[in-house]
Order: sequence, then structure tokens, then C-alpha cells
Amino acid sequence: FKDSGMLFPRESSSREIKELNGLWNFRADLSLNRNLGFEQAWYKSRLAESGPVIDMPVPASYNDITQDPRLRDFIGWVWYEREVLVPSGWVSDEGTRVMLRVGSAHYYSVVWVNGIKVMEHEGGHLPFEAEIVEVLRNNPGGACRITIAVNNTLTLQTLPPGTIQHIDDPTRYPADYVVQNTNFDFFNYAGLHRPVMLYTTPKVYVDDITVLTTFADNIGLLSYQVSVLGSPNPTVTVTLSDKDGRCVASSTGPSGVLKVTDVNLWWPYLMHENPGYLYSMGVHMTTSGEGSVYEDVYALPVGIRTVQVTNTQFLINNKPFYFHGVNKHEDADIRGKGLDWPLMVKDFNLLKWLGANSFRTSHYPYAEEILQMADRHGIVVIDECPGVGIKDIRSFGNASLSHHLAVMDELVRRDKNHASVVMWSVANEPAAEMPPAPYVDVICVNSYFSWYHDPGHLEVIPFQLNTQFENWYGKYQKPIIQSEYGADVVPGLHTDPPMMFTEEYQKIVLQNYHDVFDQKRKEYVIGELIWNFADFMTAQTVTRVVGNKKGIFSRHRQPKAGAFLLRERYWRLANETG
Ligand code: BDP
Repeated sequence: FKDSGMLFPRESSSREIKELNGLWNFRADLSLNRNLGFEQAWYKSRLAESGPVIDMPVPASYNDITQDPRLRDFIGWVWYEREVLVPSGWVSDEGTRVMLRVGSAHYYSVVWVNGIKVMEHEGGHLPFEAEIVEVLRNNPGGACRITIAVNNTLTLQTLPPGTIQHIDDPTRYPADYVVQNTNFDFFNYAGLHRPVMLYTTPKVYVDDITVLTTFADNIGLLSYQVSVLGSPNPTVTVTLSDKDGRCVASSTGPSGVLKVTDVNLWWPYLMHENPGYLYSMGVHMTTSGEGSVYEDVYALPVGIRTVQVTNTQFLINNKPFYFHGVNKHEDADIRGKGLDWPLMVKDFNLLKWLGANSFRTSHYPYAEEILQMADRHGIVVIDECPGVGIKDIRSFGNASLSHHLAVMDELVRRDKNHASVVMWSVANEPAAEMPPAPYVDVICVNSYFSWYHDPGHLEVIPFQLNTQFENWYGKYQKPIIQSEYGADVVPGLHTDPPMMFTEEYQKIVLQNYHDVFDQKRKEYVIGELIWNFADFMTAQTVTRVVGNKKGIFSRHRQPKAGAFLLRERYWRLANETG
């Protein structure tokens, strides 16, 4: 798995998909040590035989689906199960691989097919898969019972990290009291958050594709590398088709360069009248093995563009790009962090309404379906790994460093070909005083003047923000993005003069920040990302009123006053810079 590709499953003449979204059987392991499921081997037979099961939708977080407070704040193993009928041709054909792919499962998971363990995965935000055809062949009836145990416990070795606290104080707490502590500001939603599917490939197959693009004058250049597994000598043909399906370039061999004349570059939204232009790169592989010929076809959407960073600028296709956008969360009512198509399309419509040209995937990798939307709509993405809440270096030992590296590796492997992804964010609010800090290309700064510092004192913003920028630029001479700023608003609260938590206060915070951005963006500030796009759920604390309210949209995606202010600004910036 570690050395293989992570191509998004796509149908083609050689590949079929069976989506397993919908209702699954579900049981939380409420036993004291949370280990009953393993002790009794709940994966060996139907989950319902182990005890009572409930309906659970996939994809979704399980936390907000029922009225049971034990499930909302559950810590430990939960069990999902679904029975599927696999097309008989998939199993009988010796030349077919059948893959089981989980888009994401938060945080640790173990997967069985017909009671046989097929994989384990650590990390809550990236896909994982296993070949299961052999297991299916053991069971000629064609039945396929998929059991997935998911554990949401966060420790110092997970990303994001957390700690489990056992409290043994019978006069003040119930017996066997356990609390999950976290050091980040979003609710630890858990479950099968992204689509689960079965898909096929031939036994000899295209495992990975890597593209790098550039251009000179009107010629686009796309270097590609195709990795085929299962055969030492495959014949690979690559074609590039434009939006109308016309073939504009072709090449043979597992690596090569495609040359496109009169290239349509991939441009960000609002920077060009035709943003998000994607070609389709068709990869066709054939081989002849012992008596059998294998053929695999995969079509990858690709955008041709360049990204460059200077001391003071961020360039896309050699033109200065100014990030005016948002930070998001995968978060919504009821479904939690589960991928939801209506929500996703609504969010992109809101981004466009706002005149936003970019977002950061705070604070973990988002679903691939979201990045595909960003590619198509020309929304630029800063792709962040789940390195959040790791600032306290004492709690961040070598074990988690190696996991951090493994997650970065999986993230880059998954997202390397997205035209929208222009930057990797290794961590949010890291220990920036540490030696590696100078090696970054762009400095991203979060600050909350007149909120966490000097609460209520709006007049400090111009001073402190100016000093912030001058200090960072003075130290490293790198371009800077204000990667977070904002203020909580309980929608509908109003005061004049403005007070914290009102719509008016958020507006003035934004305005005061914008005045400084406008001076500095002529020098080395290359972007501003509001915290946050929408209100989102957090752990319960005294500073959070049913979640974080720094959204410019409510959790239900209705605009607060700040959204209108930002909308005016973003469209003005687009006209000035775009
Ligand atoms: C920042 C964090 C973000 C929080 C935000 C806040 O990066 O995750 O939600 O503060 O407190 O420091 O609103």
C-alpha cells in the first residue's frame, strides 16, 4: 500500500464501480474496556448476532445521528457492517482485481470481508484500500459482508493529537471515568466520513500517474509518468483531449511529454473568463502475458498551469495571484464531517457569490470530491495535513513525527495531480520558533487582535497587525498570507458601538484588518483568508456557544453582516488584481 498509487476510482471500459453508500448496520462497543467487539469477534458473523444494531448512514459522522448522548460523545470502537452482492463476473474472471476502498474513516480502522481481516489504517482523513478478490473466491455464493471497526481515540501519536484522561475520584466523578482531551478547536466527529466503494481493475493495471505541467508562449507542456503494476513491459499510450473531446496531443511509453499548441491554461476563478480549464488525460495500457492480454483505461482530469514563489509574490501562470478566500471545515448539521453533495455544491456557490478565489483545507485533508470541484471551478486550494494542535513540542515526540511524515506522504500521493492545489500546509500554528521554519516558501500567519488579545479593543488592530507583518517579513523575507483572522458572531446580535459577538463587531474587525492588508499587499502580503467560512461544531467549552461562531455564514450557510462586507471587498480585489 505504501508504495502504490492512490488514483481516484473512475469508471472506464476496463473498470467498474459499486458504491456502498447508504444504510449500514452499526453498533458502538459500550463495554467498559471498549474491547468486547474484539473479544467476541463481532466480525466473524453478522453484527446483529452480537447484539442490537441500529441504522447508520454512510457517509456521515455517527455522533449527531441519534438522540443518545453516549453516542455523541463516544470514545472507542464502533462497528459498521454492510452486506453486498458482488457481480459474479468480478469474482469468476481470473484477470480481475476487486478493490475495497474507504474514502476516510476517523481515526483508526480495521476492515474484514466475510470475517477475514483485509486491512488496517491509521489516520482519519485519507483513503485506504485493499484487494479482496481472493477472499471473495473463498465464498463462492458471491456474498460479501464488509465489517469496519472504527476507533476515534486520539493520543499523542495521532494527528491531530489528543490525550485520554482516566479519572479515579469516586467522590467527584462516576466510576471508570474517561475523558478525551484535545488541543484543537473543532469537534472530534467520527465514523465513515467518505464514500466506501468496490471497484475493479484488470490484474495488470495503471497504479499511479504523476503529471507536471508548464508552458512556453502558447505551448503547454505536460510531463507524465505512468506506473503500471503486474507487468514489466506494458505498452502505454497517452492522449490529451480538450473540453470538446478533441485529441490535442498524444505520446507513447510510460513516461513522456505531451505538447499542446494554443494551450488553454488552468486559471483561477475571477482571474480569467474561462477558469478551471481541464483537459482529460487518457491513459491506455495493454500487455500480453501468459496467454492473456490485459487492457486498462484510466482518464485523469488535468489542468496545465505553473506556480512560482518569489520574495514578495505568488505567481500562477507567471501572473501575481492574491489569495482572497476562506478557511473551511468539513462540518454541517446532522451529518457532521460526512461528505454531502448538496452541502458541497452550496458551499461552492457561496464561495463564488462571495468572490472568493481560494480556500485552505483547515485543518486536515478534505474529500477528493471537493478538490475535484475546486479543479473544475478554478478555486485555488492550500492543502493542509491534520497537523493541528501540535504546538507544544513536549507532547510531540518522534512517534508522531514519523506518523506526520507518513500522512504527508499519503496526502501528496493523493493530491499531487490537482491543478487547484498550489501549496501544501504541513501544520497549523506549529512551533514556528523551531529551526525548520526558514525552509517554508510562504509564511502563513494567524492572528486575533482585539479578540483573544486585547478583547474589545478594536483600535489596537492597525498597530499590532502592522508590527506582525513587519516582524515576519523582516525575519525571513518571504511572502505572507494572513491565513486566519476573525471574530465570533452570534447571528442576530447587534450593538452600537460595536461589542464582541455582534454582527457590527465582526464587521469592524474585518475592516480594520483590511486597511492594513491594503497597505501591505502592495509590498509582500499575498493573501487573506477569513476565519471562518461558516460556523462549526467544537468541543464544549466556556468560550464556545454551541460551536465556533466566527463564520461569515451561519452553520446553515446563511450570511451574517460580515459576509456582505467581504463580498464587496473580494469582488473589488478581483477587479483590481484579476
Ligand atoms: C485559531 C485556530 C482555529 C480556531 C481559531 C479560533 O487555528 O482552529 O478555530 O483559532 O479560536 O488559532 O476561532
